[in-house]
Amino acid sequence: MKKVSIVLLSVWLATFILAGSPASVFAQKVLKLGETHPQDYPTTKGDYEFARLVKERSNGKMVIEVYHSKQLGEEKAVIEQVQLGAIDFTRVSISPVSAFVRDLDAFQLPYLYRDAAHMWKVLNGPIGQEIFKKLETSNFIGLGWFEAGSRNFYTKKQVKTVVDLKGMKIRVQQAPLMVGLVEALGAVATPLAFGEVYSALQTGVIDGAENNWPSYLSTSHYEVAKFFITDEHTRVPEIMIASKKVFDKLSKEEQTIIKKAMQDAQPYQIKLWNEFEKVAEKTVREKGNTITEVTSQEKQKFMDAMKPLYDKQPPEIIAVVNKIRAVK
Ligand code: GTR
Repeated sequence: MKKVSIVLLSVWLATFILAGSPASVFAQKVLKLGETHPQDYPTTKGDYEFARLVKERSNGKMVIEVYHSKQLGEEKAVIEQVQLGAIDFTRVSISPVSAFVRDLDAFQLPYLYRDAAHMWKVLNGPIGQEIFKKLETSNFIGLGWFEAGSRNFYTKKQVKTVVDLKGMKIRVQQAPLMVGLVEALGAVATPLAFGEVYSALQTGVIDGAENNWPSYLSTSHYEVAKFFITDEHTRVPEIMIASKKVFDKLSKEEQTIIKKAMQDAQPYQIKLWNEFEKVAEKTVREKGNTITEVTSQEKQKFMDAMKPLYDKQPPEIIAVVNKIRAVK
C-alpha cells in the first residue's frame, strides 16, 4: 500500500513539475486547426507561430494542434466543419469562405488593390474589422489575415494575351466569384478542390489553373502546366477563422489571447511569405518553365475584360469596393 502511494505521489509530483501546476494539466483545452498546405509552407509556419503564442500566453492551458497537408480535409469541407463546430480553426483563402459569406467578394475582386501595402491598410483597418461582423452571422469568427501574394494563370499551352484564354478550361477555387472572374475572360471555369488540380492538369481534364508563385511550386503544378503568365489578376487574402460555436464557450481572457496571437503572428507570416515568394519564382524560372511577362498595355486588357464582373456585383459589394478604393 505504502509503495503504491509513493508511486502515485511521485507521478503527481512529476506532472506538477513538468506542467507548472496541476490545474494546467486538468484544464488544458486542445483545439484543432486545419491547414491545406504542407508543414514547411510559409503560411503553415504562420499557423504554428499563432499556436505557439496561444500556448505560451495561456501558460499551456490552450493548445492548438496544427493539422497541415489537408489532414482534416479539403478547404470547403473544413470550412463546413468549422461552421458546425466540429473543427475549431482553419486558415484558408477567403475564396472558398466567400461561398458561405458572399460579402467577402468585395475583398477578392480582380485588380482591386493597388498593391500589397494598399491591401494591408484595408485589411488591418476598419473595413477589415467590419467584415468580421458579417462572418459572425454565418458562425465564423474572423481572427486575422495572412499574405498570399497575387494570383496568375498557368497553362499547358502558352497564353500570351488575354485573348488566348478564350475557351480554355481553367480550374478555379470553389467560389462563385472565381467562376465569374474566369468566365469574364471567355474561359471555361472548372471549380475543383485544391488537391485535385495536379491530376486534372496531368490528365488534361483542365487546360490550366491560377495561383501565386509559392503554390505553383509547392503543389508541383509547374511540372504539368509549364506556361505561367504574370497577369496578377487578383490578390486573395488568407484568413484565420474560428468556429463561433467553440469561440463563444471560451472565457473573455482566452478569446483575447487568441485574437492577439493571430495579430502578432501576422508580421511573421508576411515576412516568411515575402521571402518564399521570391525563392518560389526563382526556382520555377530555373526549372526552365516559360514565363510570359505581361506588359502594362496587356494588363490593361485583362483589367478591361474584368469590368463586366464589377458591373454584375450587387450594390452592397460595390459600396465596400468604393470604400476600399478610397483608402490611400
Ligand atoms: C492557395 C491558398 C490555399 C488554397 C489554394 C487553392 O493560394 O493558400 O488556401 O485556397 O490557393 O487555389 O485552392
